[in-house]
Amino acid sequence: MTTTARQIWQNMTVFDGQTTLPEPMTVIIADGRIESVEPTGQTTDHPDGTLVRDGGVLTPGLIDCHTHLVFGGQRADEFEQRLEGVSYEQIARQGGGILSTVTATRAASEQALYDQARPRLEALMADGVTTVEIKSGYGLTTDDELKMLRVARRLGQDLPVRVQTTFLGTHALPPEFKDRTDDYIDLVCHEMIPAVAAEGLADAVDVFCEGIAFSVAQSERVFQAAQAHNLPVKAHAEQLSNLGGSALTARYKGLSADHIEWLDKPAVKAMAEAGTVATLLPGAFYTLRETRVPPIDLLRQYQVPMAVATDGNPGSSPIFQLTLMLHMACTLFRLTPQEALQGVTANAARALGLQSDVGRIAPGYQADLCVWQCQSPNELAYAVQPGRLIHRVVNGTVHGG
Ligand code: DI6
Ligand code: FE
Repeated sequence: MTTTARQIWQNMTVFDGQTTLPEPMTVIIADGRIESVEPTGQTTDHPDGTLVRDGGVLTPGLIDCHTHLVFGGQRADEFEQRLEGVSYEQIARQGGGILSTVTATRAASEQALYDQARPRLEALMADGVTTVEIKSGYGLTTDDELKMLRVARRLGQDLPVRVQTTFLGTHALPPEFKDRTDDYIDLVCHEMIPAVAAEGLADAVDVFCEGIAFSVAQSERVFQAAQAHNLPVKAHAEQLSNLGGSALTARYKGLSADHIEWLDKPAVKAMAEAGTVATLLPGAFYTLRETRVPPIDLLRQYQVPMAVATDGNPGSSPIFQLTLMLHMACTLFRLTPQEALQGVTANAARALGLQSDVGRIAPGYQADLCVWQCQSPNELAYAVQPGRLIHRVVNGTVHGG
């Protein structure tokens, strides 16, 4: 680990968050921020500084904008059931799925949850992640939701990675509220969100708007409570059916609508107008063997920014490798490699409301960067090959190498 006052990275092949720049660049970092980005040949004055590297592929630090990496237990048995043909929805309706993780998460101490989550986060970091979003949603009581969010915050304090936390109290209906969904929504709105806001434990509020979870009307009540506490909103929406959760999210100027396999054209337009990001989760699509692909052409046509994330969770996407999602977004959803790279950098930053601070290699941005062992940035999406990360830079501090 090294820190220097001013660092010079020259002759770098740069993907800047939007595009791969056509010529070798010199990137200068000072005080944890990017000071300048200029073609190496045209760099006229040579400011004082340490030459950190000469040559290589440079991208913004990767951003995983949708994960559930804090949870208790695991669901390998359910994985086997699904291989035998039982559907994810059937398992959920039988009280398994998310609820089995809720039982394990409630039983786990804060320290146990931390110990289980940390290696998952370290796996993401070893793959280039410098900013990660972590959701609650497996506690479903006020205390257990707060416990999960504290674990997420602690991970961000202990490890060199930026952690954004999201409160997802409306992930599933807890069993003790069976047939009393609206009473649970009352608890979320009147007790959980105020408690989370009072302790500053969440940066956003999410809902799972789906037939097996919460309706549009219930989701809207949660959004209203979130906004009353100045918390931005987002949703798991249009994953298994077209309920209208994404359009609702756009109406509340939400950060992102995630999954969106069943998204329709009016909702795409609404998201474009609202500036709501479309977060694609190819790991869940793959794991659940879904067949309906998100409407990528419509998203392109209306210029809705597309993010790509792992959705790392114990059920529908037990995958903690963001570069694999680059590959899957291309093979499964036909994104171009450049679109996929935008999805884990500039657009992922936008999905977290951090677009003026991270996700780009441009003057003024945080010096969160990755140097890769490959010849072009597109190779990160093309080849599934862990171990290519040479340096991970967070806030100007170089890790690895
Ligand atoms: N995110 C979720 O929250 C649920 N689906 C998804 O994409 C599933 C989480 C789980 O099965 O534990
Ligand atoms: Fe999710």
